[in-house]
Amino acid sequence: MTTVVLPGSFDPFTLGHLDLTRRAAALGHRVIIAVSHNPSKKGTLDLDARTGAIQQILAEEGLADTVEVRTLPKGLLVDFCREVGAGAVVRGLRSQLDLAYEEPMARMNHHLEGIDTLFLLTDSRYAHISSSLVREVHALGGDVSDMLPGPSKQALAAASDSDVR
Ligand code: COD
Repeated sequence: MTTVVLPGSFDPFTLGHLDLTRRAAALGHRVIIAVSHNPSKKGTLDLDARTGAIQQILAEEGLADTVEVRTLPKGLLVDFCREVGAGAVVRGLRSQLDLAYEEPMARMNHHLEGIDTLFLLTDSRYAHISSSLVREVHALGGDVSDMLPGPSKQALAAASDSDVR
């Protein structure tokens, strides 16, 4: 069984992320979801809320035996891959825009440590979903409940409550 790392900020973890996780695990990989601090993104959920929600989702989906959640330490993704014995990174592609963003990172990760990136095309049911749009729609009062697994909804609602206080 190959270990692969699925890195991201997952702010919040959406149904698109869940589909990607399921499909990577179904290929027979042990999957490590690596949750990044990602200081360049203005986040809604803190790191503990994101990792906690993902752990709960994996348990509810029966994925906890093959998928684990870790915090991505500050530093290079390829160093983390080496540390956990991962042979590849998994990323999702929703569009050509994603490919343009991903290609230089994938090439750099290969150049640095010989780590390959496996790209999975997003299921068209989820291709319009991004964490940033979910945050925006939610912040403006829209309904995002059919784009998120239950624990992500709860985490987002809890974060909004604490903002109001
Ligand atoms: N359906 C399917 N897949 C999706 C969907 C969807 N609707 N939405 C997003 N995805 C995929 C994304 O394409 C991505 O593959 C994954 O899910 C995670 O998405 P995000 O948006 O949470 O991830 P990012 O882009 O914020 O992650 C950034 C990294 C953590 C990968 C990046 O910051 C990084 O590599 N950091 C480590 C530092 C480093 O090594 N830098 C040098 C890199 S060359």
